[in-house]
Amino acid sequence: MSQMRIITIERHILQQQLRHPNATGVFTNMLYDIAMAAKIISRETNRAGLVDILGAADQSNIHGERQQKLDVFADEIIFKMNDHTGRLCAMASEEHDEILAIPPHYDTGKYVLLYDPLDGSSNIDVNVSVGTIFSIHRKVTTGAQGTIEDVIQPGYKLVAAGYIVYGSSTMMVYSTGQGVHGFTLDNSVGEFLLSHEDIRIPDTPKYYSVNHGYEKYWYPGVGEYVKWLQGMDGAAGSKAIGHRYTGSLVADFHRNLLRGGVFLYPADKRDETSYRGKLRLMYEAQALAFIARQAGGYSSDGVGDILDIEPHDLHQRTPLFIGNRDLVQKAEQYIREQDQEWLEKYLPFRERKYQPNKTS
Ligand code: AHM
Ligand code: MG
Repeated sequence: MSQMRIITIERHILQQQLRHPNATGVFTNMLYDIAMAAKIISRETNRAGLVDILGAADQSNIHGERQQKLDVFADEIIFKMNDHTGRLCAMASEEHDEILAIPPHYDTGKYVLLYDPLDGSSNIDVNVSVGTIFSIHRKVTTGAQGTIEDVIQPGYKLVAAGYIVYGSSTMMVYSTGQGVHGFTLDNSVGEFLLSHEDIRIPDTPKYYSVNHGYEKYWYPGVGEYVKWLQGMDGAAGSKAIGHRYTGSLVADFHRNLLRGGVFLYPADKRDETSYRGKLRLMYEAQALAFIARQAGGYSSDGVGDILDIEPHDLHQRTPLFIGNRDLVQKAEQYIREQDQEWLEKYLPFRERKYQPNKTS
């Protein structure tokens, strides 16, 4: 007999749970429900080119972006898989302006789920990888239903996070704070099987990922930092690394997690709000920051740790630098030394406090 061990995601989550003597199993089931939603979304993304599900839906999301039908589908599936389980007190989706309440006829629970149902959806039409990002916070308020306070918590309070990448195969990667584990979907048996145990970001980085199309809008420190990444400034230890960018955050992050490197979506001067960055703190950055830290990496908005940012808005945007710790810290250094103009604009935004009924 070979030494091969086949471990389903369900078994793996259960084994992790056994390490917590007080665990009730609630958490385990929650992750399993997300895995189930991922299987259904994977099925639909796989046949997106075949069925009449492609093309823009009638709605655009609250950021004014064109929503693809598959976004709407993924959004609904994740909500429906989780609304009736009695484990959550609220949810929040990148596609909705307000938090999502648990329907009144269902029980509520101790956790909140935040998700970006289908990130990088502009890539669906051209058959490039897309992803789902999720994170879980513990309820902090009293009362049965969750409130906005339960949802907009800083990243350092996360209890779990993960993502699913719908790529050449579908993979789910998650962490409950005990390392990062990756599972590949075996379509023939319909199970996520453990394929990447205890993922650590490699010490030697292989790639940097950024949209070079916006280079002319970058603040000078970011530009110099990217030159450093390319090995152009001759700084000690700066050996040129390759550049890869798909425009799907999950795919770009996943590749760099497995191969080593840095992903950046910096603030820029494109328009009057782009000094805040593009990606969403609550739905994208926090979850990946949690994973990166668990894998030995680091993430920053260019000022400090993403996980330490106290959010002030459910749909708050953030610049993002994420990957190998030394590479991300180098970005912070360039920005600190050269991007005073940006820091003066950005720091008051970063320090803003959450105020009920106000958006940024
Ligand atoms: P989305 O949430 O509307 O899909 O946007 C997020 C995506 C990320 O996946 C990706 O990193 C980024 O937007 C790409 O943006 P750009 O096309 O400006 O490079
Ligand atoms: Mg997104």
